[in-house]
Amino acid sequence: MSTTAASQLDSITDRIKHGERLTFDDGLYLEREADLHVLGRLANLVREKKNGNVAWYNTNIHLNPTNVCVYRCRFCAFRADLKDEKAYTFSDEMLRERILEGQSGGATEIHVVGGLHHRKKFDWYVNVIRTLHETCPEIHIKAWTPVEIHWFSFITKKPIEWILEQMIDAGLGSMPGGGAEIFDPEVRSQICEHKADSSVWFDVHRAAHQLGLRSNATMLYGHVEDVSHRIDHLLRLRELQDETGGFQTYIPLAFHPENTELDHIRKPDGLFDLRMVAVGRLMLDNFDHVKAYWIMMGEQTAQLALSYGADDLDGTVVHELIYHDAGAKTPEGKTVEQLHNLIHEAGREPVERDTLYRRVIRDGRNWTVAAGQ
Ligand code: V47
Ligand code: SF4
Repeated sequence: MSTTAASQLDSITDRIKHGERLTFDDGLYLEREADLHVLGRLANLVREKKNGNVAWYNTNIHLNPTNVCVYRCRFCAFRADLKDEKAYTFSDEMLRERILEGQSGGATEIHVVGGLHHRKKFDWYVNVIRTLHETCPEIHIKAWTPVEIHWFSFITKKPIEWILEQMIDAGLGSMPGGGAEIFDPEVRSQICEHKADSSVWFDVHRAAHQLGLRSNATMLYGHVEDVSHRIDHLLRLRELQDETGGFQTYIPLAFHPENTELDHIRKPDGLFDLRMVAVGRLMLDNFDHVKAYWIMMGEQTAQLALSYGADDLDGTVVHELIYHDAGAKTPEGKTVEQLHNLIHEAGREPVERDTLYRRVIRDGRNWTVAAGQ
C-alpha cells in the first residue's frame, strides 16, 4: 500500500471512530482500494455501535398481485405481457387466501409490489390494500414503490400526496425500498428508460415521510453502473434522510441476470456483495439499519454480511418471485427456526422485529410488540 493510500485509510478510520461523515472521495476509495476485511471491520464497528450483537428478522409473506407490466426494465425477469402464458392477476379471493396463509404462519407483515397492469384502474390497486387490511387488520402492509405511486398519479391525474392518502386510508402501513435501481440518469436510460426517474423516487419518499409513513431504500448493483454511480446513489439517499429521517433500512440488491435482457452480465460474487454491504453501512451514517436480504444474497453470504455491516436478514419471505424468476437458487421461504440457526451460527443474537423495528413477543402464531415501543 502506498503512503498516500495508507494515510487516506488512517484518516477514514479516524473519522469513522469519531462518528464523522465520509465524503464522495472516501466512498470511491473504500470501494476501489480498501482491503475487504479492513472495510468489513470498519463497517462492523458502526454496525455494533448502532445495533450491538442483535440480528433482526421478521415473519413476513410476499404478494405480487400481478406480473403484467407496462414497463420493460432490462433487468427484470418477473414482468409479463398481458397475453403471455406466465401472465397472472390475483382475484380478491386469492388476495384473501394469501394474507390468511400469512396469518396462519404468524406473519406480522405482508410485502406487496407488482407490475403496472394497464387494464387495471387505480381503484383496483386500492382494493388490493383494502381487501388485505380488512381480512387481517393486525398484519402490517408494506406496499408499492414510487414507480407504482407515480403510475397511479399518472392514470388518475391526481397528486402523489392524494394517492398516498387513499392508500393509507385503505390500510397501507409503510413503503418498501424498490424502484431505486441506480439514480444516475444515464444508467437509468440504459436499464429502465421509461419508468419514474430519481426525482420522482425522492418526491414520493419525501411525501410519504411527511405523511408519517416510514420507508426503505435499495440500490441495484452489478449491471451497467460503475463505482461513481453507486457512491452518488448512496449520497443522494443520505441527503433525503438528513431532511426527513423517514428511512428505516438500506438494502443493497445484487443484479440476478438469468431470464433478463442483460443475461450476458455475470452475477456479482459474494465478495462484491460483502463490499456493497460494508460501503453502504459506512456511507449511510444516518440510517439505523442495513439489510442483508438472504433471498438475494444466499444464506452463507448473508451470514457473513452480519459481520460486514448488516444487522438484519429480512424475514421468512414466503412466496418470493422477483429473484426466483431471475434465477435465485435460495429457497422461496424459511422457517423462524431456520433463521434462528443462521443467525446463531453467525455469532449474533436473533431478535424478531415488526416492520417498524419494534421487538416482537411471540407465542406460536400469536404475537404482540414489546411494551413501550
Ligand atoms: O426494484 C428486479 C430489484 C427490487 C431484479 O423494502 C432485481 O424491505 C436483482 O425492493 N436482479 C424489488 N434485482 C425488491 C425490493 C425489496 C426486496 C426485499 C425487501 C425490500 C424492503 C425491498 O428488486 C426492484 C429491483 O431493484 N430487481 N429484478 C433482478 N433480476
Ligand atoms: Fe415492471 Fe417493476 Fe419489472 Fe420494471 S422492475 S418491468 S416496473 S415489474
